[in-house]
Amino acid sequence: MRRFFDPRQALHAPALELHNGGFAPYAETPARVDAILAAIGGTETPPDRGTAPILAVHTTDYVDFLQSAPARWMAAGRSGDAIPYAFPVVGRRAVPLDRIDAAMGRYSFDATTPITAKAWTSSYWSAQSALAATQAVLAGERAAFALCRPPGHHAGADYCGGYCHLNAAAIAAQAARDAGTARVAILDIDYHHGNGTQDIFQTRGDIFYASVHADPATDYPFYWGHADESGEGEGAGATLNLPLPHGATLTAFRGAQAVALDAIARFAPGLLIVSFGADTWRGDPISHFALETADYPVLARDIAARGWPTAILMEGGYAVGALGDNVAGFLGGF
Ligand code: SP5
Ligand code: ZN
Repeated sequence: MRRFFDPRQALHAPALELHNGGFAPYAETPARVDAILAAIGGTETPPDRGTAPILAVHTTDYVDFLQSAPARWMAAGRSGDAIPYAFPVVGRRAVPLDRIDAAMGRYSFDATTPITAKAWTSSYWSAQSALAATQAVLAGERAAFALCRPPGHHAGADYCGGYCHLNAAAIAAQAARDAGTARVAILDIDYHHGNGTQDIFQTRGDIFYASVHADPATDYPFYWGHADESGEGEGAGATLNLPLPHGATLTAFRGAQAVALDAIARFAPGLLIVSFGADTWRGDPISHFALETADYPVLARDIAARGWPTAILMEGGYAVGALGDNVAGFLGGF
């Protein structure tokens, strides 16, 4: 399977994140990249397709903000990573965003996603890796993998959050649409609900979003991913959420994934994009499912058996010591 990654994706390295009332080491560390690369072997660097495919998903003002925020933060005299702390209540009127702190809150939905000086560069190349894997599949590969770090599925059209700044899966899906694929399905099997991806395609009938994840009644991102969210307008019925309780093992996860795959089969996609997170592993430091390393090839084989051309994109997974085996197992199973 072809595998894509650009070394610039490892440059973004926040020091700390807000966690349980204090600051803790940032879980989404560049060491994740080293662990995955060591396990899967060599990767190809993606070509540069520029900002157009990014701007097909994200708003221009948000992209401008991501690029300029670190310099604005420094110009305000700050030393640490740029982190938001004040957020507009949903529906609040638009106000001037000249003050960097106002802009930070406007373009974020949580306070756990610093915008470092390299956040844009790393996220940009993460998106390019996703585009390269997708293009390879559209050109005839059975499947391809993009080591998308930083991850993407929590980022919306105009907001960051959940360690994500640009939504690589959404950018890849839209690029496939623009390249002529009529129907694209996204299967999200990260531990967390991919609120950004759902949000971006909420009203779209041409891109199906299905997710198996921890119940947002107990888990981040809380405000999305409940079972009754199924899409709106033209997108009614094109979103499927399958929340699971803490402690889920292979039996429960595999069953939910089969429900998602059956729904995707009815949609009959020309391309499948898998948002793959290994934070479903039993030892993940921020998650509460109980998958074993040996379960990942099983899940991957179930997906591969459906036969759709498939781009696999990395999302979360924070147990760095097991991450390589879990990712390599998934890719090997596929
Ligand atoms: C892509 C992805 O998996 N994002 C997950 C974002 C989860 N954020 C909320 C959990 C906060 C846990 N903080 C742990 C700090 C450990 N040092
Ligand atoms: Zn996750």
